[in-house]
Amino acid sequence: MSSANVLSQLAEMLGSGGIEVVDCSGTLGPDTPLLKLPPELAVDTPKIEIHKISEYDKDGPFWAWNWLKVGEHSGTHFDAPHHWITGKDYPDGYTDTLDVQRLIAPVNVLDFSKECAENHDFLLTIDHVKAWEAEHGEIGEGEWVVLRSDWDKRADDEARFLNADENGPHTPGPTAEVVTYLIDKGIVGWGSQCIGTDAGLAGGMEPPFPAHNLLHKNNRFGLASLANLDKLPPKGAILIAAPLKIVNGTGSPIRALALVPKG
Ligand code: 23J
Ligand code: MN
Repeated sequence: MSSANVLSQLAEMLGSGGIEVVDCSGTLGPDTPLLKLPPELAVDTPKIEIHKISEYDKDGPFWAWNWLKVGEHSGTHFDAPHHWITGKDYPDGYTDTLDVQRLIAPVNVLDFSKECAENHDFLLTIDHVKAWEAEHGEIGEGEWVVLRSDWDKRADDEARFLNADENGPHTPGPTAEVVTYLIDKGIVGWGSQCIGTDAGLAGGMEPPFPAHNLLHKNNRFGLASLANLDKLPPKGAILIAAPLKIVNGTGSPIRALALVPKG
């Protein structure tokens, strides 16, 4: 089939609803959960602000518009390679220089939501991924891989979303070994439904924050705070995850969209 035929069939399927567009972003606003780092380690990203410029009033009689104060790594967002020191040598590792051809790709949805509910510190291992592949098929080159934890169901309550106690945040994520396994498979990137791509306790892993370190060192992308992965099949959907073209950007909030075949 010609690529023009594929696109015209896609257009027809989108119009008829035969392909459903699932919104994999959470809402972005002052109540969006934001990362809290240990105060001795870092400065935090600021609270999101939405400021009205006008709303059909003296400041703009016919129009409504706002301006935003928002960190790059806020809400459902994209991590570009330059976000981590290991990715700093990629000239194509910023939001404005990366290859957009890579941003639209098949998505493998690894559902470990039950395990994550039972163990908030759940770590995905190579054995988990191999078992998933045996059931659903192999993860391929140029594909997204996302961990379904259903953590988005906590996103309306920052404390529950961050899930921290005196020992740190308790949120699921990948082991360093599984990140390397997926990079070797040729994935474009890894996504999580939690505040970041790494597990809550990943600062103590080797290397620290292995998803950030290893993905970005290898010019791969990260996705955080993804929503509605429970509406996606294990395989068969296409994920569109595109950051704003911020100059020298290290990341960006995104409207993550999944194309899902119906029926
Ligand atoms: C800055 C510092 C540490 C981390 C992060 C950001 C993220 O998770 C992020 O949003 O990329 S772990
Ligand atoms: Mn980030």
